[in-house]
Amino acid sequence: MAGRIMQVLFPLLTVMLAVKSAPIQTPRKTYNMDKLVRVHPTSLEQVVALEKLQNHPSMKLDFWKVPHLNTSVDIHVPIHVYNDVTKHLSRVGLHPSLLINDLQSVIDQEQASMEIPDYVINSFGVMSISGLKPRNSDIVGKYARHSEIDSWLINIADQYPTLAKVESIGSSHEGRDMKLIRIGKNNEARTKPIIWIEAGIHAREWVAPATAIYTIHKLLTEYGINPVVTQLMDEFDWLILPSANPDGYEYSHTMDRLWRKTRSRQSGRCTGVDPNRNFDISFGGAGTSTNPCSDIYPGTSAFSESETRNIRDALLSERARIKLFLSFHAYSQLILTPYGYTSIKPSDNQELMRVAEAGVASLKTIHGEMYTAGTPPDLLYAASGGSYDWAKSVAGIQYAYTYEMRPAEASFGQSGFILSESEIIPNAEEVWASLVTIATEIQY
Ligand code: 0X9
Ligand code: ZN
Repeated sequence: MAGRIMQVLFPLLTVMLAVKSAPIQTPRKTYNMDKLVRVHPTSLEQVVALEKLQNHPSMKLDFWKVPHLNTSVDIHVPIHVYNDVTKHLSRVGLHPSLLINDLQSVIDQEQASMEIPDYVINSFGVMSISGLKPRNSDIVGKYARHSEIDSWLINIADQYPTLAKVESIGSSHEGRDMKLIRIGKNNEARTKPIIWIEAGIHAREWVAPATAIYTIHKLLTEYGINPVVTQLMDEFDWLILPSANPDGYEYSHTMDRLWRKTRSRQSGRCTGVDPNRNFDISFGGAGTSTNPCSDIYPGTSAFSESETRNIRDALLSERARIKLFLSFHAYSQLILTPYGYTSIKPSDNQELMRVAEAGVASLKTIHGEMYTAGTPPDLLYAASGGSYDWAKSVAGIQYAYTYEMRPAEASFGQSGFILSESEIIPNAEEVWASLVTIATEIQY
């Protein structure tokens, strides 16, 4: 009898225990019917009203640009506050245009375009493994996952042992490896000037890591074939960190496509710090928020994040040789010159602008895309604690730029951060052209 009872109870207990110990799965964040709207403030009163709205505690609006006089600002408005927001805006004479009616459908479209089937059904109705290569064998032109980037870096460095070496600069908060690739003829000698590229510090700006990957691939596969590549690899060592915020990047793939920050735990049940506000340059100044839930929260102190500490330490250990520092972001099509944290211009502003303008000109020759060169306070908004400002002001690297890549702006039906995979290569090709010019123009 007891055996019979156990026979019945045991499976039940197992199920109950399994249910109890199963990790609580947070569902992926969705944006059904959320709107992306654009407003164009033309008075200070309107800018102030927008700033108030941005800091509104319960509305939780995600401003994709910071409000600035006579500049368009795109705002992601959750559906449940849409009516309230339009009312608030119309009170100060702002009438938003609707760029995207259903943000989730744009995210879904992007996801669908990225999916590769594991099998195909052939004409006999039989499933067979498709002839497609596993994704991690070729991630150029793809929005790859962090682990795919990791193994791809190792593989490509193995293929070009005399030209490339992969090293870790440390771990992210959740323990992911941050891999840096050193590329260049005789890079082991550690004597040449360095071009440093950091990409993906903002999780949702997927085109940035993808462009770094294209650049790595271009340098390695065209050495000895393309004279321009050959010369730039003979003259410089390229140190490229394609995934500078691995936890945030993964989270943007698996849980929330619009995640921007790191994934460290903050007070008030909030997560993440804006790593591009976390460097020790005018920390907590312009363009930051004291609200830990904000997307521009700089953290409790400069370098509170493992990711920014790792970047700082790697940069400092090579500072003497780094002649050009680049930070890859999206979107707006800009080459940002220093400084981002203040309207005061560096003493070599003219030279920095000359080189950036030359970059813009060559970029345009590839696909006709127009970029603008200038400082964030002049073109966007002031923002302190950014990596390129720190690289210039503290690490003493003369040429420091931030790229804001495609698209130029969020357009009707297409979001700014959500860019079709088919634009990765054209974007990377034009950025490459500007890199060649900038690397050629800098004086060191
Ligand atoms: O706000 C930022 O960090 C950058 N724009 S983004 O849309 N990619 O988030 C601009 C960074 C410019 N750099 C600094 N202001 N330091
Ligand atoms: Zn960014």
